[in-house]
Amino acid sequence: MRTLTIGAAQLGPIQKADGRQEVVARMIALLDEAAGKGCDLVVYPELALTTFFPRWYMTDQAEVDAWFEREMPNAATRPLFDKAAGHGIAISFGYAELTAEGRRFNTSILTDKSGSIVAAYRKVHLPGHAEHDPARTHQHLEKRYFEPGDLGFPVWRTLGGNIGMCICNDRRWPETWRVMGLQDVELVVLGFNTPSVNSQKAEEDGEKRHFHHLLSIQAGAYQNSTWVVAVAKAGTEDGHHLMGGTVIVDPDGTVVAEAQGEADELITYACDLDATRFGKETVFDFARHRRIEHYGLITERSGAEAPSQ
Ligand code: ING
Repeated sequence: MRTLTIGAAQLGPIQKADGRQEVVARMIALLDEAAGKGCDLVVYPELALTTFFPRWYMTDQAEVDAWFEREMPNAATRPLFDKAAGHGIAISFGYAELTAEGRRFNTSILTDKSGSIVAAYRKVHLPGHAEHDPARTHQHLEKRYFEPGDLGFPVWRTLGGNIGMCICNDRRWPETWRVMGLQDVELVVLGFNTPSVNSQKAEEDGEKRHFHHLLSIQAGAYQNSTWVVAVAKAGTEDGHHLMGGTVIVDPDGTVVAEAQGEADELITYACDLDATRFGKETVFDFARHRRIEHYGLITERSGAEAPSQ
């Protein structure tokens, strides 16, 4: 048994006016609760330090960059890293990264139990659009404010297992999961900020959005025989509602824990990483069953092309 007790630390809404210090205090409260439950790792949402600012159309770069972190840890987050190291708990959370070279990514990091950052991931699949779109009921400008990630989908040997990260929209793309599956991933941690309404399809209700969220994650877990911890930022931010749905999913694709509300909420589960091995050695023994000679289109073609005849 290689058991990791994991805390999924859902955050409720963060308003535009909420400072990073207030948010970090909320994250530390969840961390203290996780310590009381013997957690080895605590996972926080995508863009965990601020409101989901890509919903706002901005033209002034200084205004945009105020939502980004220039270094990590930094003054606002140092107390979180110190508290985690004090508890001996590894943490993972998402934030907007502005590099020294002036590049901007939707990033997540993972630390070890001493508070050192051992892994970083930059969101590859950026949903939404780059210019203001008046046809939408709300804007979703991740393509405006971030570059696509340039690190691929790495898997790291840490905390005694093979751990990978992705972010929000990445979960909807099977390639995300399979690239990590091909690196023998045993645990995928991801954060998400998912509007509960479709800005282009008003009739799509929250129930359908929740269904698609779970469908994507449960499929990814089952088809790659991996644990998945998916953590929401939820609730209403300046009038815009984000869905909940924080879950822990086992390597069979079964939801073993789910948050009940849309506020700050910790759910935990003792994840036996050895439980991933059976699937990887039988039904999803990739080496025995996959036929890569037939998969070329997946990396040769971006968009779909219908047959000519
Ligand atoms: N949010 C949403 C997500 O992928 C979205 C955007 C929702 C795209 C539903 C398509 C369908 O969960 C982020 N931040 O990616």
